[in-house]
Amino acid sequence: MSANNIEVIRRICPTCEACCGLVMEVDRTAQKIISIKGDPQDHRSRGYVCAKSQAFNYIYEDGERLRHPVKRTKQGWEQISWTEAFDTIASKFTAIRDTYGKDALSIYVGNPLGHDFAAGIYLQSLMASVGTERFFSAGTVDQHPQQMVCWGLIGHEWLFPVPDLERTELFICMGANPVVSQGSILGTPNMEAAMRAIQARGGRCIAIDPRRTETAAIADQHLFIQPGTDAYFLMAFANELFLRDAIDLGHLAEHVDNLQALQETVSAYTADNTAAVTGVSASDLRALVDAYLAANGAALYGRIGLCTQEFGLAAHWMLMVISLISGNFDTAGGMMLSTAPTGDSGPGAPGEVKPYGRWHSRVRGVPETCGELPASLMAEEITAPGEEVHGLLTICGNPVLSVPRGDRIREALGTLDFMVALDIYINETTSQADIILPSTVHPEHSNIDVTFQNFTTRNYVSYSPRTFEPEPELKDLGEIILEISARMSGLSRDEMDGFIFQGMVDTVLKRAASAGVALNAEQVTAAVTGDTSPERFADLLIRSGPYGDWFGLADEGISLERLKAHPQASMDLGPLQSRLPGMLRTPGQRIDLLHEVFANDLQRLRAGFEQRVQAPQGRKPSDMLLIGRRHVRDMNSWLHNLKPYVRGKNRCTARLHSSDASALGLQDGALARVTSNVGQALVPVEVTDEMMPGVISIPHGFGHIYADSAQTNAAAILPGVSCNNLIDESLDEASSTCVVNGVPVSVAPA
Ligand SMILES: Nc1nc2c(c(=O)[nH]1)N[C@H]1C(S)=C(S)[C@@H](COP(=O)(O)OP(=O)(O)OC[C@H]3O[C@@H](n4cnc5c(=O)[nH]c(N)nc54)[C@H](O)[C@@H]3O)O[C@H]1N2
Ligand SMILES: Nc1nc2c(c(=O)[nH]1)N[C@H]1C(S)=C(S)[C@@H](COP(=O)(O)OP(=O)(O)OC[C@H]3O[C@@H](n4cnc5c(=O)[nH]c(N)nc54)[C@H](O)[C@@H]3O)O[C@H]1N2
Ligand code: SF4
Ligand SMILES: [Mo]
Repeated sequence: MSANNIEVIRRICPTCEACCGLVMEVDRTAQKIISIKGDPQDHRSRGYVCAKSQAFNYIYEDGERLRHPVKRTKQGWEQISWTEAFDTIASKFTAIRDTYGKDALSIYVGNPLGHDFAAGIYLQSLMASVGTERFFSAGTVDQHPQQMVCWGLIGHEWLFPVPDLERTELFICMGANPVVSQGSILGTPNMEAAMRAIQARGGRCIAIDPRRTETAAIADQHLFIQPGTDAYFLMAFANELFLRDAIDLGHLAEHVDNLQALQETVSAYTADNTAAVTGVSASDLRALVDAYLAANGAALYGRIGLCTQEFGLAAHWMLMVISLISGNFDTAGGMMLSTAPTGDSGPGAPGEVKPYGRWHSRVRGVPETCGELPASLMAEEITAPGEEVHGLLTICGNPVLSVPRGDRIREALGTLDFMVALDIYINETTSQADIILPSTVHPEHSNIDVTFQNFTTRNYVSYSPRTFEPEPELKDLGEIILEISARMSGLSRDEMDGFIFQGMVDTVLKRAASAGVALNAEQVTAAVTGDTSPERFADLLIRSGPYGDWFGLADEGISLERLKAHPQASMDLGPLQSRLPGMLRTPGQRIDLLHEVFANDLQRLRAGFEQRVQAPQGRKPSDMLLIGRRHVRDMNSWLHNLKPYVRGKNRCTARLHSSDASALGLQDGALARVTSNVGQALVPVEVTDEMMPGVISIPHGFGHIYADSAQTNAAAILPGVSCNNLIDESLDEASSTCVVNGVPVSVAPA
């Protein structure tokens, strides 16, 4: 390797939602990444990166990453050609569909797909080609309640409010730990710096969490809250706003319905009557409301701790409602909508159908939400008597570790006739497949942060070109999904790709018509650029998007070419903008504060409250509530084969408060036996007063204990236990979301 082979290039880190700018030294002749550092010139991250920035290279280099298609045989995994792989998949899946119907096929999609824009585009076509009602994703262990709330209130499932961190005077963070998770549905590199900047300009940060998290440690104040009770706390918060006559609908006043009905609903929950249930005293709640009202721009933000709990939908409903009725929604310093460069400038057509209850799971009749059934029902759906799933396709997912009842899911996978995994590793889930198709990893394909530009706290657009030529036996994930989708529709790959292109051009023409821009399909087709089909799709969307160049008609606008010529991987598109009422897509552009999606849940919410009020005072010391935890070197389950991310102290531990530890006779470092209604695990204990008494925290994504995985480092260095084997199929019934926080367990010395 000679120094003059070394090139300095810029990319966006593809590993989490922060999308930090990277500056890398690479040797293209040797196909080696020599160094990865934060890009000081990236306008968002300004040189910041976390430990996982190196994953871009570690994953690329990992010798156990799959580099060609394989099939399972009695003798072990055997390399096969792409032709054999695609032919087998098409014939097996179509035979299953012909024999048992489309719902005998199932799909599970995991989180990394969101980081690959090309795969995201082709997934839509795959879902249409397969058409199964048994569609699962990590979304039902994640943001589903937020999707339902955004649909119910503003008519968009995928347009989420984010805190306007650049201008807020008060940032309230509930059920999220962005200093460690690096922010989710809150795209900001370096959350610690963002919080310190709020404080430096005289603002405040407050964390509300059953654990005094790394985020809480930086905040000005932390309040413990009893897991699963945020909805009551927030209803009492909303009630305080009414009691103080502090309702301010601002620029949305002409659009809001059912304010009075909302007032009546929340009047049942007061600072005083919720205190014993939530663990937040009436005076703390009132002081928080004082601070919220005094701030000129307050951002009330909540994330996964509020989603994946018994009343996730109600909690996120209240969160958004409080912003809406206090003048903190769509205004500077409050909760705002990003303006994504590939997104729409206007609301788009109102959805004709409600995105819930269109079909139900076969075994327990759970309604779908946003086209999905809860992932924790995978096992029982696969084995549904007489209505079994026969064929499964997993894409970038590891449900055996990431979904409640993962152990049961793994068993159910063994009953399938045929399973295909699109994945880069042989792990706890994919080891059960008949065929695994690996794909190129980030240095080997280009990327645009199409998903995460929707959730950023400062608007931007990015482009990361392909760094190295892919290995000869690898294809891009998007291409693989396209091929399977085409074959399931009886089309060639090019035909299918052509239909998608036509669909995109139609979208462009619709956008042009509503923007009053004169364009025709020929002009669009002649002007579009891009090295691959997905790049051309992105160019179409960017050029007809809110900042687009309208294919040359708007001089100042952006295009993929312009983006490629930009010196950094990411281009600044300015601070968040007010987008309402223009973007409202609800019928008649109404904001119904008590939409049936929320109203239908009120009775269950009330029952949950009464049950908690009547709960006998003084619990048994062994009865605890389980919550999760993330560590900066994890990304769910999939970075554990990378030595630098697993060595050191065991972090798959159970944390609990010293008062609980001493009541149970547990010393720091001792093994605890944690038992739930569905499982049992032995977990080393960490005694720490960061935990709320009565609450125990175990991270997810561990349990690398199966001999058929091929992740030697994960198994040898940090196998851990899977907390998801302790978590049953309970749901937030209003949103069909898995409950993984606030799970009752019993704890004892092992
Ligand atoms: N108890 C509990 N459970 C949880 C959570 C929790 O907080 N508590 N969090 C939930 C959340 S938010 C999520 S998003 C889910 C995550 O759930 P999943 O997405 O199912 O789980 P991951 O472990 O992220 O699995 C990612 C898979 O993608 C593969 N992969 C990674 N990169 C690539 C790539 O570039 N190409 C391909 N083809 N494959 C790739 C990995 O090998 C791995 O198999 O877990 C959920 N589970
Ligand atoms: N390092 C790292 N970063 C990640 C991931 C990772 O696995 N590791 N995963 C990525 C993914 S897929 C996602 S979705 C995001 C998630 O991003 P975050 O939402 O920030 O994730 P967590 O760190 O799990 O924060 C959830 C918080 O909710 C708290 N909590 C639990 N139950 C309750 C409750 O009932 N009420 C309240 N108020 N709080 C509660 C927990 O104590 C925890 O602090 O992180 C992403 N970033
Ligand atoms: S914070 Fe996220 S995007 Fe930034 S370097 Fe770490 S993993 Fe990459
Ligand atoms: Mo997630």
